[in-house]
Amino acid sequence: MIDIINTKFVTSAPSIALAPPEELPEVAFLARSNVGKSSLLNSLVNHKGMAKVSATPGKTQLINFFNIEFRDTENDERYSARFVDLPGFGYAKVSKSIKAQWQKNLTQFIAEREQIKLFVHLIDARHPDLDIDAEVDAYLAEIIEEDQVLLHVFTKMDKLNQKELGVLRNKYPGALMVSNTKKRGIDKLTQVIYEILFDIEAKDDSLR
Ligand SMILES: Nc1nc2c(ncn2[C@@H]2O[C@H](COP(=O)(O)OP(=O)(O)OP(=O)(O)O)[C@@H](O)[C@H]2O)c(=O)[nH]1
Ligand SMILES: [Mg+2]
Repeated sequence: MIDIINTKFVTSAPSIALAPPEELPEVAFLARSNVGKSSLLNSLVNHKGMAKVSATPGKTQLINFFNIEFRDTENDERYSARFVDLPGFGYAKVSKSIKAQWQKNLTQFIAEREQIKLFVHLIDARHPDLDIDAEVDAYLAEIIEEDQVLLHVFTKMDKLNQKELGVLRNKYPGALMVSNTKKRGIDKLTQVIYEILFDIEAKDDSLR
């Protein structure tokens, strides 16, 4: 089994220009505001207060960097990586000019940060077909490089009943789903991220 240990906050930056040196393979978590990016980071590293969580959208306003280590529990081998918690997109309650600046910083970071090896695009399981998520996917398709991977993960699966979960699974076969409140799907996602970053095993294309 793969777990994550030795989590360490590195820094917060408003833009790529002020981001830390590109030392480690990075995983960028992106989603609409309030979908659960910060919560998922905390679930993955099993540390409640690492990334700040809030019921009010727009909590994460800077790009936050965390160094982590994957550990293979069978042989104790360690692999270093960095998780990047991005501000949510589509957050409406700030002034237009601030929003435009955020959006610019965010899109520039996503497009230009070469150390990002994996984009994890989180989508609220209750709202899988929003235009804004489709727009983000279209943007990612435009800028993604050959050595980068895009993974979709549905969050808040605890909010769906069995029937709704079945409908979602039928529509998106093999999709990864998590619940941060119920800690569901976290070990599986940890394993998948590790395999993608370090190219450990044959990758399962149905997951993407
Ligand atoms: N039921 C349920 N609630 C969740 C889950 N994940 C996050 N939440 C809640 O959703 C709200 C937003 O979570 P955050 O992790 O702060 O979301 P975020 O995407 O980081 O939001 P911003 O930083 O504003 O962009 C909080 O009230 C969380 O407790 C989940 O899997 N299930
Ligand atoms: Mg956040």
